[in-house]
Amino acid sequence: MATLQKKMAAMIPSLREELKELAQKVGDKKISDVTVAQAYGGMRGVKGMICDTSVVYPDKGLVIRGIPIMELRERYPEEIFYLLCTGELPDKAALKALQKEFAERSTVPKYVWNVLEAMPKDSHPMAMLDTGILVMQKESEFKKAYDKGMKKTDYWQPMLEDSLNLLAKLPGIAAGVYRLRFKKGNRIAYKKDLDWGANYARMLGITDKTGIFTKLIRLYLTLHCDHEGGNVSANTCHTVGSALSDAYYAVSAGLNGLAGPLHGLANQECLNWILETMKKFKGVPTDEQIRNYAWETLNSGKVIPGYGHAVLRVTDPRFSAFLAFGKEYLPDSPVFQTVAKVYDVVPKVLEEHGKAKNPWPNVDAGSGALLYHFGLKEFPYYTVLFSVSRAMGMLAQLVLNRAMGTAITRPKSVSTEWVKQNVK
Ligand code: CMX
Repeated sequence: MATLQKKMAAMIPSLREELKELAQKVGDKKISDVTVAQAYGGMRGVKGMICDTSVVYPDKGLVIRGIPIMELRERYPEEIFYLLCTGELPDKAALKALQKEFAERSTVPKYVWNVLEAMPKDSHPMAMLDTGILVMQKESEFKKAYDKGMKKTDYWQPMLEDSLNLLAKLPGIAAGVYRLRFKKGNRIAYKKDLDWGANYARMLGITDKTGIFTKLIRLYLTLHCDHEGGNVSANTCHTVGSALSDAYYAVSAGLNGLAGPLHGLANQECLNWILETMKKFKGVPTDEQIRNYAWETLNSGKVIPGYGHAVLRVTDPRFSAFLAFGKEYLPDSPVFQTVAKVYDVVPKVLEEHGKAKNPWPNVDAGSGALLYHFGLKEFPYYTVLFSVSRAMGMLAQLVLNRAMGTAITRPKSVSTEWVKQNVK
């Protein structure tokens, strides 16, 4: 099988042909209606954009290019990036070539560290990560080629170059942020003979004699890679990219959205809730204690973090993947045992409560507990891990959008006055 670049070059002409035919055949057909409530309510459920990398089904969860995420959990994250971009998993040679590309492009420019070291010591790790990405904008191959003048049909090529450059450096920047922000000592260099995920685990500097932490980081990177196109981070990245801003501008913008408490920051709140429960009941709580604490949380007007979802109506398969990992590798960990028990109890409580449309856990309900077990206890850092993974989906979407010649995003807004006058 070909390298990622060759594979994409081969598939893009037929993709364009297909889109042209679709536009001719069904271009004027409707795929969505929008109610006033949807216009005020975050456009929930409005079909208004295309994303081919993945689909989230309410009853199945995340499916990447036709493959359910549970079936991909043993794969290297690099394989997932290739899959997101091309619709096919790489063979051994293509995977090796991609890993080599990442290794060759992994050196983080010195000026990134100068900037990060100059930031206030109490900066949020996400602000540091996003700054590290943005400050590299001057490296953009897309920007250089665009300034020289390039054909529209070639846009995807330097976009892919930028994507590979950025993905190759992200584990190093993210691990560097961890070591700098939490005073863990010197940075650890990328090891060229290790895979991308193993490098990230190693550069964090967490002791890993058994290799299980490395497996967890690979799994984490695989599971968080993409969640179709409409979520805050993907949608933001898409919109910024649609103005032909390069990958550095677009991905850092998307990740600023991921830093919000209703999106990527939720995982730290989930672990907090688990630890609070354990503290209150002095260890792994009983089912009855969890039930009481869940009701106490709900009765005080708060949500139970890690449960519910805007789209899903079943247990998030990404949660199931983490649960299976915990059962296999750390069944005796009290914090993992608590997560598993909460899963037995909380959905019933939420069903009785009757508000949440989905009483089942989302990905965030378990991921933090596993990281915590291995000593990665700095909660504000968890969204950075999420970001390194989600950058794969954002970048694959950017490259494909440039290949498809996707137009600049410009939905029409209306004023409240317009609604009053025109909607009867
Ligand atoms: N605990 C208590 N109440 C909940 C709840 C939960 N876990 N999940 C939803 N509800 C409530 C909502 O607050 C809402 O109440 P109001 O009508 O009083 O506003 C009601 O149930 C209906 O909400 P919904 O339609 O089921 O959920 P939304 O699509 O509006 O919100 C989400 C989805 C994830 C923000 C929400 O379920 C939530 O706040 N969960 C807890 C936080 C969390 O786990 N976030 C991580 C999300 C992960 C991701 O996005 O990938």
